[in-house]
Amino acid sequence: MTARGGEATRAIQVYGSAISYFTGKFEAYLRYKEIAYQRIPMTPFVRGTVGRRTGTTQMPAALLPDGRWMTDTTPMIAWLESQHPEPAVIPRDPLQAFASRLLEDYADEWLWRPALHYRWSHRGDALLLSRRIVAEMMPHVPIPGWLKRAGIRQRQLRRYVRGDGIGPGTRTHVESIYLRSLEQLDAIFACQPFLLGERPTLADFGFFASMFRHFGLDPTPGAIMQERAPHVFAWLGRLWEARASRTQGTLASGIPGAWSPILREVGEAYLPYLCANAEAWKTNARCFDVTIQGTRYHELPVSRYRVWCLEQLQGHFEALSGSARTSAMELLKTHGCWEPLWHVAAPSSGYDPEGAAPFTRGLPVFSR
Ligand SMILES: N[C@@H](CCC(=O)N[C@@H](CS)C(=O)NCC(=O)O)C(=O)O
Repeated sequence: MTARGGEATRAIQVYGSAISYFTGKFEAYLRYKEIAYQRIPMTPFVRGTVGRRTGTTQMPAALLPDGRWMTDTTPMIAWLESQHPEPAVIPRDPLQAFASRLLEDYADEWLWRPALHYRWSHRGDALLLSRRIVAEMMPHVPIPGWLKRAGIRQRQLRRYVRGDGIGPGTRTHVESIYLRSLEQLDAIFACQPFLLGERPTLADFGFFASMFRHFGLDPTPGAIMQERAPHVFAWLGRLWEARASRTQGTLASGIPGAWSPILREVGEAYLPYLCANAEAWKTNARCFDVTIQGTRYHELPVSRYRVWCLEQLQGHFEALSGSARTSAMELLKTHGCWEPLWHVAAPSSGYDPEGAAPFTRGLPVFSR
């Protein structure tokens, strides 16, 4: 919800964009929790301040009413949950909480490549989106519009398409990640309103990042979604409209069987990628090659942030005890996630050793 007038002083200021993956995820969370916020476009005029305060200009960045700045939606949501505990989006059940964090991380990071591919490799989408970015974030920059738009398209193609391993040899696989996700999610939303039952939880917000502002709203993937996965399309509206005060309902017990195809994907594709990335990080490499589900990716950029992701996932498992730990191990083993979760012992990203996130200097995905 956007705060108005006098409320603005108590509202969180969210620096981001109306077309951004992670801004959409964060906004959906704030809207659901009914936490007042105001979205402010990340123009070049505010980038400097955001960069100085958070150490990065990634979106969203959030300024709290008490003057503190936050960056990175995963720790931002985790911290906000500690301040606004009811109703919890991180399930209280420790096994469900662990599996939800795994799905949030998978959705955040693994659907990023296909989301950027659909937006920037398809000419019509790229023309439209570069126009929207310029209108929202760069209207007063004194450069001709066509040049700003072309510059954005080239930057995104260089950094997130060609620079992230997308080319003739991988394109089909990258697209298959989206198409399979639609199938997996559609089967779930055909039977229940949210991923874990009758209320949204962390995994919903994780998938919402790519599914809303990219796949749902960009022309090419949006048409595919409407045609193939109408239940996913309906869930986008349902989650965007959901408010905690009027979303009563129960959660499933345990981990729904319908999550299995997604968990297998985590074990087959995402965790092996995280391991190859962490191994490359350990050897101080800048890029690495890896085969995922039979497709060879060349020269993927090493991501220190994703070394941290692997560390975090290992840490979440280590924090489990008793029957939740046994059940989580069983869940991971059944879905081929156990071995790749531990394949790289002590990934050692060196990022955020104090555990200060989201109040620490941010680490953009491909920065070292
Ligand atoms: N892990 C971060 C990722 C944030 C992120 O990568 N945001 C994108 C926009 S959706 C961004 O700001 N990219 C910066 C760029 O392309 O320069 C989060 O969850 O907030």
